[in-house]
Amino acid sequence: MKVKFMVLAVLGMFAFGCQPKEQPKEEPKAAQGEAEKAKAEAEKVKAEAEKIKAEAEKMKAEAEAAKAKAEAEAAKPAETKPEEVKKEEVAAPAEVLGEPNPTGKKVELVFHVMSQCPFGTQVMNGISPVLRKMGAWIDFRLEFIGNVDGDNLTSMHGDAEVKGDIVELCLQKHLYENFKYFDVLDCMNKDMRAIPGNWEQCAKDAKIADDKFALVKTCYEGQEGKDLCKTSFQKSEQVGARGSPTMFLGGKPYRGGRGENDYVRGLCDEMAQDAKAKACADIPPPIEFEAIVLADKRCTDRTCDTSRLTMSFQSMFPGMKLRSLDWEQEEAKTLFDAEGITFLPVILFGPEVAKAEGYERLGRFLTDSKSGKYKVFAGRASHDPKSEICDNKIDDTGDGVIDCDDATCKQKMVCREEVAGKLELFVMSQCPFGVKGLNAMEQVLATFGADLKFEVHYIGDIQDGKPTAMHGQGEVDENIRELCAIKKFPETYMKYILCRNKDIRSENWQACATAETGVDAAAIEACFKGEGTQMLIDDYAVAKGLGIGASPTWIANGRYQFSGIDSKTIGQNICQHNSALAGCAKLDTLAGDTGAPAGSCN
Ligand SMILES: [Ca+2]
Repeated sequence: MKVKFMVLAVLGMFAFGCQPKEQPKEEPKAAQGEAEKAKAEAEKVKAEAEKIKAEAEKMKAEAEAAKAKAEAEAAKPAETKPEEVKKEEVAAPAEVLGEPNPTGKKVELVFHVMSQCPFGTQVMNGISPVLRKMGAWIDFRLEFIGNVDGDNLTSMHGDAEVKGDIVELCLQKHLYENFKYFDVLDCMNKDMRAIPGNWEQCAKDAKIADDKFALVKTCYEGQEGKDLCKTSFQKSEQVGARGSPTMFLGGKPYRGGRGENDYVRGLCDEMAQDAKAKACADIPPPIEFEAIVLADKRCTDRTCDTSRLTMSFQSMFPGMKLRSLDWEQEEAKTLFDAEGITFLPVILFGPEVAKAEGYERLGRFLTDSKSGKYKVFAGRASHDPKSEICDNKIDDTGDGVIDCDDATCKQKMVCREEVAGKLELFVMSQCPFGVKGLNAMEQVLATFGADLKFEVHYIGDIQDGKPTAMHGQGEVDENIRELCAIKKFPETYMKYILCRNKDIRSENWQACATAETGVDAAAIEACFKGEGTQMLIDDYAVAKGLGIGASPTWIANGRYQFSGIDSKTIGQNICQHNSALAGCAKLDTLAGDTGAPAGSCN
């Protein structure tokens, strides 16, 4: 399940990161106010950059003061009890980590991450040896991605992640010199799930001095850490860093490879020709290998669009020689059959890919092709090029029926009937974003009343004939119970769901099957043990047929897909297609985007 989640996470954003927020380009429409908002954001970012610069200068001044103090201590005459001078601690600040930097100029590198995102720890692992090798040339900083709601801090991977973010920020602040904090982070990241609990042992293993340890501990446990975290979340928000990792090199977004040499290459490119670090001369050239994108342009579904995926691979592997083949070409058909491929699009990698830097991140997503000549990345591929294309007015399969008349097209969006006032919501019951989407429906349903034909569907997979879910068996069970509630108590099931959503991970679902919610626990139990599992299997097929994998996803009128988690966005999308509904006159009363984390589980 964990691997599955990783695959989905990777494919969800095509960029190897943890992504709580939808890509802006996937937003339903670019409102007119967006430009102004962007402008205001830019101003904010600029102001913030200045603040950050000032902070960096303050930090530098502090470091210099500490260094001067240490040097003064070290220079004290020998008669002041030499045996009591802790040599290492005194000498440390004067040391330069790795290659000295006579130019005094540094390249700025900022990573925005989440402490429990595997892709975030991966880039930390990638940069760590670089900091040791040429840290004096790098103005490096870690920032964290999360959500600020007043004094409440939340993050995609839960409360432990917020605590992890806090302790890592405290380590950065108090052990910044010579990137000493990376001694601790390297150790913590070896067991990401143990964050934040493993920081103390890791600090001990890294032989952090007692006074520094105390500073970090006080910071972590007190207001200082919370403040650092809040500021850091805000910085990430202001530069638009939503997915972990989002990286900026020399002030520009960095989308290059994530291996040691990739970073060195990127940093060296930012250094002036006459002032490069010596390390820049020793970067090995990237490994070259062949790659083929096998696609079908007749498929207009989003899952058939390979542009972002190939772009991301191209930046990961500068030595990749990519060519494209379309289904209409004979070579594509030949490869498709010879290599045992069933769905498009896929990317076929030549075997040398295994030697490329960064392969360890890709390898587990690849399978061997039938002939063994290629490594196949199938990703989210679900288009069968030999099946009927549902919207090209051609009988592709030669069975006498065209497009939507063909049985295989019935479930596709293009073949669905438009139904005025219908609103479908696709969720995973334990997905925090799905929970928010369902909660937002309380106001929407109150506003639109019976005019709205509302349906909830669930997202998951079938393995060995059994339903599975991204958030585990607890989610499967709750999906079933909610479906049972929907079926048995169509008038009041939302009360049950809203009650469950207050603590969706709780196993005590019975507490929400009460007279108050109008949902009877015995009836749910009977359905759960009886027809419930088959109901869920059938229900999963609806999302599958439509290619929907992100929780929450909405469809208005059976045809118009959109995303969002606040009542106003939902209402606006309903009214875009049903402007005559009485509720549309009350759109302004709906709660809008509160700055709560928008996004999806996918
Ligand atoms: Ca067709």
